[in-house]
Amino acid sequence: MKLYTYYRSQASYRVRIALNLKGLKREDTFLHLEKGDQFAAAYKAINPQMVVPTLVDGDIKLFQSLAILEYLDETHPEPPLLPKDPLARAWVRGFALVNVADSHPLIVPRIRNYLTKTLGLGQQQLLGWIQHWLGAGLAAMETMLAEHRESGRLCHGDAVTLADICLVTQVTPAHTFKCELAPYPRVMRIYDTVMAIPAFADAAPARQPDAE
Ligand SMILES: N[C@@H](CCC(=O)N[C@@H](CS)C(=O)NCC(=O)O)C(=O)O
Repeated sequence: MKLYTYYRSQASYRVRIALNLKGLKREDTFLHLEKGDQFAAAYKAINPQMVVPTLVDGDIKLFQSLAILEYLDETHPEPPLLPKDPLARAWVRGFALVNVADSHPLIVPRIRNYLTKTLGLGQQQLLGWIQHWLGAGLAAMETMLAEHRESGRLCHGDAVTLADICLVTQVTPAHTFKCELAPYPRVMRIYDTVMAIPAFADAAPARQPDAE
């Protein structure tokens, strides 16, 4: 499988973790998002949205990290990334979407560039925007974990699910953008637990060959 990726991309990070958990090898093609590689015509022909990740499996191109994670889970069921029970699956997907659908899209490069270059926000205002939206997602996750009866060593029970992967990609940018993390002890306990798992640690931005 071929992965179009960028070391700091949280969406690519999710896919790297899932591939590692499933024991699947990948061939990386690196795009430098800060230098605008995603806008090259050759990449636009691969991914019309001009974002990473794109996963190429045979002659099929796959987009959107959560769809890719579910595809990997369906085609390589072990270890499962979703619980069996429909209610539990819905909870895990809902938790994951706090990051994937609501927090992360507000802080990606194209949004940051629009805020600064088109709307004229200063760097401090931009940082405030990022910290605000990451904090909102972290607060929601913390409350969800406190309320979820089946929350255990990890988000749902003791086995890794999509929820844990997306918790990591909420916390990683919160570190980068220096968010206050003390108010989220449940989130941080789970983050520390999963980052001790090699599949997670090896997928971390700093461990990627294109890391700067
Ligand atoms: N919802 C998409 C997000 C894709 C996305 O926005 N990726 C970012 C990197 S994490 C990107 O490529 N941004 C390029 C840009 O904003 O110009 C997913 O989960 O795959």
